[in-house]
Amino acid sequence: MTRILVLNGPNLNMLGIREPGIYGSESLKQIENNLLQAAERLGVELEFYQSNHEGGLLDRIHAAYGHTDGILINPGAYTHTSIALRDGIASVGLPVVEVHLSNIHKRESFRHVSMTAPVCVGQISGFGAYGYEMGLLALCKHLGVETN
Ligand code: CA2
Repeated sequence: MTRILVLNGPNLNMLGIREPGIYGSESLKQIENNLLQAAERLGVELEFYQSNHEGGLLDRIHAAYGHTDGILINPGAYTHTSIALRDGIASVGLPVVEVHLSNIHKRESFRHVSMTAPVCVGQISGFGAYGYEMGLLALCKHLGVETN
């Protein structure tokens, strides 16, 4: 069965608690439950990991090598700063889809640049929690999984 790792970066464990105007009111647990339902329909297996630490995310990306078919990632603020995550994604050579709840391109200028997007298959930004389902679907399509 196709295996997909869903990674979430710093502060995303706080979703649904504060700033619902920017990030929506769903918790990370709810987002993961929605993804599990979508995964069941698609017939793929998901694994979840959230960390507030760059090294933790990087270790998980490395551990996915040889065991996982693709990665769905919201790197949080590390999107804009982490050359280490970018190199880590490139080093494993797995297809990665980057997701953002908010539209990072219409926010502060420091959020306009993504270090990680250039080594990803693509980026989905601005569709709230639904963006994760869009990302999963896009990744499945990329992996040749039957999505209809
Ligand atoms: O829009 C996104 O998904 C972001 O990746 C979210 C990151 C932000 O640094 C990126 O620029 C865009 C921040 C996640 C912070 O999550 C919070 C959750 C609850 C309350 C406050 C922040």
